[in-house]
Amino acid sequence: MKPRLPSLAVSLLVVLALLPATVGSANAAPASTPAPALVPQPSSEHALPGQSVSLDRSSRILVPQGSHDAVSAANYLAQVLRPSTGFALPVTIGFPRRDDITFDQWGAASLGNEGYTLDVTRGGVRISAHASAGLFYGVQTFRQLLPAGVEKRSKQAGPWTIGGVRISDTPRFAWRGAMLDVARHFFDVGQVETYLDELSMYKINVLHLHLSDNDGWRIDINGWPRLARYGGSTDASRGPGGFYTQAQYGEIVKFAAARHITIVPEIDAPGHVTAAQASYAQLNCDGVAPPLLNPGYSSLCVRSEVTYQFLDDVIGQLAAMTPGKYLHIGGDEALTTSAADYTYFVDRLQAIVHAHGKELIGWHQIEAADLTSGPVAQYWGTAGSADDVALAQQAKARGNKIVMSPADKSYLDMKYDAQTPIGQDWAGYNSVSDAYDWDPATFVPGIGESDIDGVEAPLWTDVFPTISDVDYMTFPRLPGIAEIGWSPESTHTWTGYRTRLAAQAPRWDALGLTYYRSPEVPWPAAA
Ligand code: TNX
Repeated sequence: MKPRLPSLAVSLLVVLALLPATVGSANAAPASTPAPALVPQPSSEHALPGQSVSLDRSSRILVPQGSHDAVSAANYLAQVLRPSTGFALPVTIGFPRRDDITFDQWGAASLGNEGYTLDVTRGGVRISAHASAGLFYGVQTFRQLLPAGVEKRSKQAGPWTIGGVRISDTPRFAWRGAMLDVARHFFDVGQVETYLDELSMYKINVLHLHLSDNDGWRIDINGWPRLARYGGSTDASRGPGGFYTQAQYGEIVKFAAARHITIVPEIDAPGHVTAAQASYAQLNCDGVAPPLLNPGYSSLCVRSEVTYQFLDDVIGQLAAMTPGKYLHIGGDEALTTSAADYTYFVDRLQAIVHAHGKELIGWHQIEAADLTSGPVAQYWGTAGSADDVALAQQAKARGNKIVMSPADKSYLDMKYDAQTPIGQDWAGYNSVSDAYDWDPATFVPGIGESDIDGVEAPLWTDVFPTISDVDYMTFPRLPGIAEIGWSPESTHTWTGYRTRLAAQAPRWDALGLTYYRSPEVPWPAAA
């Protein structure tokens, strides 16, 4: 319970709250609060000892008049804070008081669209940015300044006190991605939305959805109804599968956009296509549809025009449903397609993607074809694999940017260690420190910071049927990839990171999130 103060004392505190920070420590902070443990680490963060803010039942969330972006960020924050604090937290216009959270859009343009400042001073909390994404990221950082109980969905005791701090933050890379394979095992709209919420806490801004593979086709395509209805009717565990209607896909896109996450849909081709070929005999060179879940490598019929009519329909519909610039065309493991056919195929597909007003991204093998300078190559090689490195250098030579997803660092389907009960190990084990302790700008010889758009952590689900498997493999590694994508390289130390990561666990506990308690991380005792 907060003691009631006599009104003279209240007036004095209000006056002090409005004075500059240099006035001294007459306004002593309540019980000392621990230094913030933020992931990703902001580019600049300074504690303001002796200052603090306590949210209470009179706190408000203030927005400037007429700012739609500030209202969205404010409403998002209110949704997080209201259930656990029990406070009304009205989103309104007004003169800031010391227990208010104030949004403004006067932030420095030099911090970019995703940059923001966050000040917790004796005058209150202020989140400032010049664009909508920055305000949203300010909210995500602010969440982590509050006690972990704020993440609970029922009323908690508080107090909701935050130590004084000045943060100025902007990301290192533009592309901070995660990938979810919904083809090997299907995850429904609600599960994908929960995953998006989890990703957004760490300022991830791309969710790449692997929508088709040998084991399943997961997006309804008009004119090709059997793709989803038959091709999506099972999964890698011979379960019932599933697919998204176009309306459901649109819902995911919208939900993601509200969290400043762009959906990048992938249709994998020319390989990884058994589900499509099982659905339509004309997609096979011999005109015979294989059974669903037919083992082995597959390839579309590269010299048949039906293949390109099919791809034009699929790409055209995906382009219309996807506001983002990029469509992912796969291009990996086309092991039954000849080199000449592969080049011919990727060239034709590139033209189709461009004709529908989009740019393509593909697994780095697409660099074997004749690309223009626009596409992006997603590097999934391991350290020192010469063929992969040569293709990355080819990407650079033709001006294609690279998204770094090295399998021996960022693959979330690899086991953590030999004891991990589920997962793969073809790229070795990816411990929590392996996933964090690498630099995308030095990983591939000859590929530097300016050649890279960013990083992405793929979660292949060949062997993961449930969403709690997905969470267990994602957490705690994904925050490390997110930090590599966001934070300046100068802040990168495993010893500092592991302590900040440990402080995330009570938040995951509060959210009911499944994660792996790696022995590498000094977790606080479980609540
Ligand atoms: C390789 S990585 C694949 C995927 C598998 C993954 C399993 C890539 C582009 N292709 O099809 O799911 O390994 O770890």
